[in-house]
Amino acid sequence: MDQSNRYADLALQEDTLVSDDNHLLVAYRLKPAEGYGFLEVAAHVAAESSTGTNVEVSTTDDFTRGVDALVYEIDEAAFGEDGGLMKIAYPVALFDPNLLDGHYNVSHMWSLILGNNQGMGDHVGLRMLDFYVPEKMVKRFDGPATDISDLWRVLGRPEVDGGYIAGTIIKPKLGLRPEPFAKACYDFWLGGDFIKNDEPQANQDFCPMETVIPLVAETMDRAQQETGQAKLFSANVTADFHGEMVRRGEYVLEQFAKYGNEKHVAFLVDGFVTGPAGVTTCRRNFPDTYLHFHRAGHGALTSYKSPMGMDPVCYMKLARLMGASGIHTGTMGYGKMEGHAGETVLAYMLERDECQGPYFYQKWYGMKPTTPIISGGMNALRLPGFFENLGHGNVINTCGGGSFGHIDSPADGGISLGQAYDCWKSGIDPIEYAKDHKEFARAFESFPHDADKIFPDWREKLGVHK
Ligand code: RUB
Repeated sequence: MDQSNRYADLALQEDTLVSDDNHLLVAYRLKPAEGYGFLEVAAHVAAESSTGTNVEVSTTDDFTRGVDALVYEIDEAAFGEDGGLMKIAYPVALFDPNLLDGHYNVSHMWSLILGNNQGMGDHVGLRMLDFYVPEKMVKRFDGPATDISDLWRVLGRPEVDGGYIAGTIIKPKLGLRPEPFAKACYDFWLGGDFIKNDEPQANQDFCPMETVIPLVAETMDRAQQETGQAKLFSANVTADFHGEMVRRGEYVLEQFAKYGNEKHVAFLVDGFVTGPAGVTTCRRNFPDTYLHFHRAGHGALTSYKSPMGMDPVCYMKLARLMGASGIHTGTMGYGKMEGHAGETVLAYMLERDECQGPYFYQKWYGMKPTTPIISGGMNALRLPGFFENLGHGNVINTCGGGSFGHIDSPADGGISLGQAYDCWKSGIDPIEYAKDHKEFARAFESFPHDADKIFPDWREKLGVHK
């Protein structure tokens, strides 16, 4: 059934929709299935995502029609074989404020704008490319409770432009028992700032939280005393049941508090698999603790290989609305995960108070920033190029292989990361910098494939001929 006479109004102007502050706007890439018209399917998406279904229903009244989502712009040829562009305006009245406090729910918003419409049979691709949240809604999402300035304060740095946080992920990702795990932490903290649990490190029988967490807390204290530097640990508190997540969080804080280090803890929530409920459970129960949004599994939703799902910039915006203090953004093509250098917008959308997205200019109205967490196949050699592309180094970066794969030690791996930042910041050529920075220099020998690719003449210039 073609519903475009009800669910499309191509005379609506985007500028007016924005200035009226009464609609949430979404840009999608749409590819209709064989035999269906573009506007017909676009209107079905608007119907299915708001007041309609595939047929007229007798219960619809005039009020209902007033909250229809409307297709307001189409460009059928925008993406060639991959489909066309369509934009839909969703009336704010469709969205769901909490009973408790009137704040909006990301899970509800998500279920409308990228919910049933994903399973419709009259398209072969529907992907969310960007969305715009009006001022009156932005101001009623939780947003982050803590941000990178809280971590910089703990590290004794300026709370503005406090710089690069050199981190790692304890590797191997599974299979270490409590003592070797704590030793791996110690070995990195002698050189770096921040350690995160890898996402599967939880409460396995071979490494129970109640054994490993006290050891890590003691290890942090020892590493801080020996180095004279503050250290940070991001503990995985992900769980299905909110009560279990809270129990884990409280337990972790209790253990670090024994050394006065409860502020040196972040909580890692695997927010793709738990969904917004997991993130918000952590955000609201632990408003003083930095919330580290890990996103294992997100590729099923965000991969550019898929005609479905959403572009990563949408996922970043959802994470900030939910209240993530930091989220993994990928490495913008510099690491091992999918991505490209043009993805700097992922970081800017998280950090800035206003930002031009791919289709919409989003203002955040003072919502705290979310830190870009850069991770996945990174090491000291890849970092100078990464910082150059991003234009700053105010990020958390976690290098698992890049630290534990350093030829000399995890501590040297950690030191090499800080040196990579220092090298980029001082504008010195990395090979020249390596000549008097041993740990950075040894990263060339640790990761020779990267070295050959990024600095083809490094062997000659550094006098390494193995
Ligand atoms: C990285 C790692 C992280 C990934 C997740 O390990 O295990 O879980 O960064 O990906 P390594 P993303 O440093 O050894 O590659 O950050 O893209 O979500």
